Amino acid sequence: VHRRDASKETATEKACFHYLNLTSRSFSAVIQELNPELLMPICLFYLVLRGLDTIEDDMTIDIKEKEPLLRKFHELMEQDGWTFDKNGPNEKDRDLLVHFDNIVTELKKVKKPYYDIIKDITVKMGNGMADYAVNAEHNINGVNTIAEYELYCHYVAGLVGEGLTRLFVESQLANPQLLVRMDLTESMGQFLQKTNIIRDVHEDWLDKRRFWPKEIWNKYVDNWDDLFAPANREKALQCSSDMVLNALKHGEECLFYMAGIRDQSVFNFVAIPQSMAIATLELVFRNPAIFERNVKITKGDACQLMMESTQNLRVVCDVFRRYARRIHKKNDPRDPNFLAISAQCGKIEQFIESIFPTQ
Ligand code: PS7
Ligand code: MN
Ligand code: MN
Ligand code: MN
Ligand code: MN
Ligand code: MN
Repeated sequence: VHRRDASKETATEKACFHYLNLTSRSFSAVIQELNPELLMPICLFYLVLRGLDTIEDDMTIDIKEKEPLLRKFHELMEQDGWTFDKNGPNEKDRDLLVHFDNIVTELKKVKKPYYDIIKDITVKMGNGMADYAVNAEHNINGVNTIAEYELYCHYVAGLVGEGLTRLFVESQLANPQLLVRMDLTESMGQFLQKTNIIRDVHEDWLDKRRFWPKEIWNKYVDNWDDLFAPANREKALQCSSDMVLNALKHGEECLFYMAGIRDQSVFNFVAIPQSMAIATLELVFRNPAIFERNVKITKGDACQLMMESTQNLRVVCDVFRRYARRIHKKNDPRDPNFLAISAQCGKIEQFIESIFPTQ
């Protein structure tokens, strides 16, 4: 395992790590322990996408201003000295954009093949985010079908996975076969983003943002706001079970993807967020608190998951099995998704049994 050497860093490199620490919850530590070949490229990739997401999330920016910012972000990130001086609501994330000139400077030093991947993904994500921001502005119903929901998750997370997998293969730290199984990469991103969208439902509702597809919630309530009325709590829980089931379907493909990672530092980097995600799915499953406030796994659980996800695939499979069993136990036979959830938990367990048979 590697450690960045701050004594050999330029002032702008140090600044980039400062903004990484300020803006990332779970990625900061693992990025800093990445193989030196990918350390700066992935740190900068993170900061560029975090900048884009900060603009997307800032509901105080008018859509007339937001849309072109998102679509042209790949040009702004190439302009020497570019910074964003608008006052956003989120102080930490605003800071990154206000000092973005540091990221612009360091991006110019990235090897061409890595830079091209970062730019390609930034173009695609910015345009995808803009499409959805415009749609949300003009259509209060927002995301309607499951296909629209999954396309949004593709733009904001599937594409991150695509860029990362291309970087891992380009640097010879992952099996090139992963490039011909982009469906596995897509599942890695979908699993993280869907979990984030289920967990953040209350926070997003307060912000008047809705990512849960109508095709799912309309089976349980007539209006989106009804999901948050205490009188409808059982219907809301059933709806959240439907969302958890939809996310849980990516479980096996995520484990399969991780089997293709060769480098230990890259394994840690991809496995930690996945373990946190399955633990978060278990936490939100049949948990009425998600409709009232922000929920988060405890520091203690996060710490244990961090240790377990920095060993090998077998230990990460143990984590997935443990949480699949907890979900199975919490499953309620009166929930219309009961049978399907039970079957999906069984599928994850069977998949693990097929790679690591217990005698
Ligand atoms: C480049 C390390 C490993 C194959 C900033 C990592 C929104 C869940 O929805 O702000 O605004 O609430 O809580 C990370 C696949 C992306 C997906 C993504 C860049 C894994 C901006 C992360 C992370 C692919 C777009 C949480 C998906 O942010 O979300 C690098 C393989 C950023 C990964 C968004 C979401 C991350 C996320 P929201 P958050
Ligand atoms: Mn965000
Ligand atoms: Mn966002
Ligand atoms: Mn958010
Ligand atoms: Mn969110
Ligand atoms: Mn968030």
